[in-house]
Parts: sequence; C-alpha cells; structure tokens
Amino acid sequence: MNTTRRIIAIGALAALFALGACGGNNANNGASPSPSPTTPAEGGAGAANEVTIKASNWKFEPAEIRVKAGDTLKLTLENTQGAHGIEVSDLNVSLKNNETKEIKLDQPGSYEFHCSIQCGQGHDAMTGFIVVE
Ligand SMILES: [Cu+2]
Repeated sequence: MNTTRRIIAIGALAALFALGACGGNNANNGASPSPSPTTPAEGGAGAANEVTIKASNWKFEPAEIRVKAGDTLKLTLENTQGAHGIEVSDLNVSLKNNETKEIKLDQPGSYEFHCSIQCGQGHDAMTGFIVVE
C-alpha cells in the first residue's frame, strides 16, 4: 500500500507549484497537468478593494493603488476640479467622472493609468499606477 507515499508526493508537487506561482510573473507556464480552480487562494487574495481616485488640476489622488493578485478592485473616479477621465490601457478600462468599475486583477504587474481627457497644461503629468503584487 503506497497510498501515503503517493499523497506526500502530490503534496510536495502542490507546494512547488504554489511557490512557483508566487515567485514569478509567468502564471501560464502550463506545468500543472491538473489545475484546480476550486482551491482557495491563500494570503487574503480575492479580497475586495474599493478606491475612489480624486482628480484635480493636475493630479490623481491617490496616484498609486496596491492590491494583491486575485483581488477585485472597485474603482471610482471623482473629479474635484476640472474635467478628467481615467484610462488603464493594459487593462482595457476607462472611467468617466463618477463612474465605477470592478476590475479583477489576477496578473501581478504594474499597470499605468493616465488622464483620458485633454484637460490643459498639466494633462501629461496626470498618471498613476495600479500595482498588483
Ligand atoms: Cu487630462
């Protein structure tokens, strides 16, 4: 009866895969023959974050948002001065004033956002980042 040994081997493989998934950017390495989407993620992943970005002439507040991979970000834009929009090109997300969008962030990385409305002399400086860790 090798059942115990077999279970230990599977556990070790799972641990290796988990480490690999945490350590690198490449989540699609195809190393796992049997992905298990129902396995609950650890470390608070999957949490919901609500952030309201306030836009004025000419900055976003906050200009940097940090979440964990697997989190959902509920993002709202509020113009407090002037007319501004938010565009996150890499995530295919754009927000107008008082709009809210839920963004599922699975891939670690740094996603730049910028003002999507030509708002004047400081327009080009209106950038920020969503950092997925
Ligand atoms: Cu602008």
